[in-house]
Amino acid sequence: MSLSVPNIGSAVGAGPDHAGWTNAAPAALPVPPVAAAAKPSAKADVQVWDMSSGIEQPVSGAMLTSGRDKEVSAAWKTAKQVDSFVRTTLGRNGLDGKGSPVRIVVHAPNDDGTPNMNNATWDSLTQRIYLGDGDGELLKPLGRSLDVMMHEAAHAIVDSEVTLRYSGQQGGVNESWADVFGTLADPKDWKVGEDVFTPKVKGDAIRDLEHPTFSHVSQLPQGMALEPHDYSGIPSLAAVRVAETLGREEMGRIWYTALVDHMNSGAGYAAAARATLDAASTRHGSDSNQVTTVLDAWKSVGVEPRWKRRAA
Ligand SMILES: [Ca+2]
Ligand SMILES: [Ca+2]
Ligand SMILES: [Zn+2]
Repeated sequence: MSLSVPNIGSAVGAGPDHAGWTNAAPAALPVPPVAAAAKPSAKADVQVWDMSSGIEQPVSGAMLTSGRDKEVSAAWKTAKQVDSFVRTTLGRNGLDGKGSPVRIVVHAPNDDGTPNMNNATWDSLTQRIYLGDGDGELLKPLGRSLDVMMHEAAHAIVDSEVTLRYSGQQGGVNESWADVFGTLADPKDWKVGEDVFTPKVKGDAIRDLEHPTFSHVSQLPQGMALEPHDYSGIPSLAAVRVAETLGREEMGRIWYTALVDHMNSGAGYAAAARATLDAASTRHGSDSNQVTTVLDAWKSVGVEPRWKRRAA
């Protein structure tokens, strides 16, 4: 999935592992004969390729630390922060939940081979995050932005948990979860890519979850298909409103638990909302204030999830 910065097109998009932000009962872990190698690593687990030659060349550890290529080193450092957020904060065993590292491709070109791509994308086929250098006007090199890279990494997480069509509300749910986890990894604001977007313009961003293009279902134009980044603002605003009451971290726990334990493939707004209500109910009880907060947030953006409280 691409970032879809304004005027830029977008691109493409099972088996969880819980220890951190979910509170699923600890299941009996299947222990394969080589269990030691499959355990989450406490160290950063990142792989880097350089595509400045047009093909993906693996970058050695010595090159990463040498700083000889500033963008490679900067992207590598960002990827280590992404990896740390996933393994430590989310308590997830790599992006796919099965130990996969954060794989990034720096200096990624445009589809036609020209350099300075104004985009970052997750490619579900290669399982790598492609980071353009930007043209310096619209974007700076995308490997410098933690919330951008976490956005793409979150697509990897979403892909490994559910199958969502990359259009309509499902595409919006996918993009929203990516933006929410991007801003959870870089929690100083609700903006995505503010550190790399339009270097000459202060205060703007690729997206602002507090101020989406469409902030209520009733505002969505009828009879025309929007692209996923236009549908993502509604669930993202619900997440922001939950965080305003429960705090970012608790919203993150609910949203992550919803994704890994409760969301089904094909989830649109209402199904995604029900997954968050199920997650809040699991964590706090069906009659809890937290459930009420989540329900009110979805209603405030025009999503009526038809979810029933039940005995805990
Ligand atoms: Ca930000
Ligand atoms: Ca700017
Ligand atoms: Zn995306």
